[in-house]
Amino acid sequence: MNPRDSSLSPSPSDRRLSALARHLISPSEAGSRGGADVISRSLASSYSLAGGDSVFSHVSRAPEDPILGVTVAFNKDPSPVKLNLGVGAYRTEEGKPLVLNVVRWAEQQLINDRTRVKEYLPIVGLAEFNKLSAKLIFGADSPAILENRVTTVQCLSGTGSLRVGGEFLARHYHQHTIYIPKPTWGNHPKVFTLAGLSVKYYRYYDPATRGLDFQGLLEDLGSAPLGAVVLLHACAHNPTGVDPTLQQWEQIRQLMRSRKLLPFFDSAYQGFASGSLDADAQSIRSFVADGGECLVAQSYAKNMGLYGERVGALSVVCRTADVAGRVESQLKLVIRPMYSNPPIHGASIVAAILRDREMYNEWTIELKAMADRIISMRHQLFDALRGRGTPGDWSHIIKQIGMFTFTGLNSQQVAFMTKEYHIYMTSDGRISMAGLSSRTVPHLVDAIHAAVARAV
Ligand code: KET
Repeated sequence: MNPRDSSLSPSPSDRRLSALARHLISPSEAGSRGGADVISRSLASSYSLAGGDSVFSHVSRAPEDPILGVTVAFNKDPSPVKLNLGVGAYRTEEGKPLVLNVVRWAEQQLINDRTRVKEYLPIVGLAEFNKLSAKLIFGADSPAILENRVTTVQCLSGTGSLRVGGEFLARHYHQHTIYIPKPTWGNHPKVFTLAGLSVKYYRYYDPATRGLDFQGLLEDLGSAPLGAVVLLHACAHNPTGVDPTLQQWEQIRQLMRSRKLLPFFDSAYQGFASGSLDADAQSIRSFVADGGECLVAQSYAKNMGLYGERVGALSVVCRTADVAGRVESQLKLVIRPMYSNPPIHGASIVAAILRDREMYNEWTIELKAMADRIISMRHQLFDALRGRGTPGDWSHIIKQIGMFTFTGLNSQQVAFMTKEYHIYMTSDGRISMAGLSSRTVPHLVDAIHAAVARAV
């Protein structure tokens, strides 16, 4: 027996405690129960104290996530009128999550195919999914694809793709600063900081005009260090719903190329902005058409409604096929120790839909229907606020693009709407238009009207 084994022999502090116990027991107690008994109970309690006193007792409670925490709070609210406009997740007119028909169709096909097995995928995921994802985002006739100079790896949805891309850049790119728009999706700074990059902001949104601060954007990117990475929302900017026009994209492209800034596109909403998959990929395609390099993180969470399946892809467009091959070999070294290889089910659904013309067409119809319902909610909300005479210019509701409206409501007004009306949204005043329906518009309008009236 090892006398040093602390689980078997008392530690010096335990010995001190038992000596103290011996010293303190009164003669009567010692007489009635026996000194050894008391000492052993005292020792046991000191051991159990050590056991109850967790090695994690210093861990403080972290705040909930600013976006996903909204759903946590919503779920706790017993009110029958509660409304969750926090997370960007599509809901039907009936307020229910939607599984696309085409997804059910693909899943049925997968289930019926008895030859399918559950083997590990390769580190880079399902090859066919990767190929089809690149075609979807870059266009089937993209020169970069035809010249074999794109590498695409399946990742854990948009977030995982951003993280893998960030870690690759931190290891292999000469510039470790990434510029992200102000404001941006709340997870961006955390993802890139933890990937090992240093995060800086470029001006993007002008609260005064509720539009793009184009001048500020050009100035900030113009003074960014040569070669810095720049995160760009491919379309439907989150949270503002404000996108550059095609002309403005062209100016951004020219400026970035002239300063050798490396574009990293986040494409989480392809098809959701305009209802057209091609139109929403325009910004990316213009950067690929000039022959330059870029990274793209793609998510199928929203446009195929595959949120919980965690299916997405990271593409790196390179100058040559040879470089692309070497980049892929290094991406594998990032992925393998992180999660080894990605899950098979979601990627198989996507591949089934993208490979089959009939299914693909069905998908575009369902996607357009989702985008149209969101656009119609914008009009209904705008009309209702106007009809109600709510002070303020609400035209940004119909001008903004994608899943969200950046209302301009401040955090106190948001807190008031949550407390008094059980309407849940992020504290920056962003509402998910996809969470709204004709039935719930009047309730939201009541809340906004009251919140605005309070502040006036
Ligand atoms: N990029 C952007 C711009 C984005 O809005 C999201 C998700 C993601 C990436 C990541 O999505 P993924 O599910 O990893 O493919 N945004 C919504 C959900 C969330 O915050 O996770 C949201 O803003 O509500």
